[in-house]
This record gives sequence, structure tokens and C-alpha cells, in this order.
Amino acid sequence: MGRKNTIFLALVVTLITKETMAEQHVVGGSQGWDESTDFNSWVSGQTFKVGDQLVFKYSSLHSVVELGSESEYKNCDLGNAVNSMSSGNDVVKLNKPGTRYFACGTMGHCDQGMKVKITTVSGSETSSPASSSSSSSNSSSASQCLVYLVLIVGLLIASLLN
Ligand SMILES: [Cu+2]
Repeated sequence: MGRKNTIFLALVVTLITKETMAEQHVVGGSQGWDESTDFNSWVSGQTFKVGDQLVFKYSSLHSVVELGSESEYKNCDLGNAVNSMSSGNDVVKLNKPGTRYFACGTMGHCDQGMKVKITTVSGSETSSPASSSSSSSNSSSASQCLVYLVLIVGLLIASLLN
């Protein structure tokens, strides 16, 4: 019985970690959302998958404006922003594949290079339609993931002791 449990739990662990291991990307890494950050090189080291989150961390000198098109992004045309944020710790969920454009709303900062273009790819190709539709509620995925892992490790230990 103990062994059966262990196998079952191992399967559950595999499924759950796959389902909830959405990543949080702190934009700009340790430098954060700042005009001195090289966002192109930061982006080149990242893979953005559906379900992942962007976190913009910045001082009150900055803000975040989401732009609707490549041309607005190129020209730093902030006039038709899709969304704007200014909390200093803004979380953006990447909920579908495609490209999104973000710039700083402070005068002149976008022209100084304070902008980033995020291309999201569809997550794990192996996930079934059923599991992807049920994953729409994984908002706090990182902490959720940790809770699950702790729970499961606990169950595993318990079952091994049986
Ligand atoms: Cu700025």
C-alpha cells in the first residue's frame, strides 16, 4: 500500500508542478524598471510562457504604460496606451501567446530606451485542453506552487513511513 501511494503521489507531484510552475519575471532583473537597464539583453535571456507574470519594480520617477502596437512602441507614442500602471510593483499576467509592448510613461524615458517588448509563447505543448482550461485560476502561481510542494513532500514522507 505504501508503495502504491508513493507512485500515485509521484504522478501528482509531476502534474502539479507542471501546472503551477508559472514563472515571475522581474523586468530588468535586479536593476528593475529603470532607464539605466539594458532591456534588450535582459529579454534575450528570458523565455515568456503563457501563465507567466511580469513584475515591474520601480521608484516613483517611473510608471508603466502598455502600448498597443509595434509602431507606437518604436516611436514611443504613448498617446493611445492600452493600460497604465504606477504602483511601483505592478504584476502583468501573460495570459496568451503574442507580443506586448511596455514603456515608461515619464517624459523622455521611453526615448532613452526605457521600453521593453515581450513575446509570449504558448506554454507546454503537451498539456491537454482540459488542464489548460482549468488553469485559468492560477493567479498566485508561485506561492501556490510552494504550498503544493510542501504538502506533497509531507504526504510522501508520511506514505514512506507507512
Ligand atoms: Cu522611467
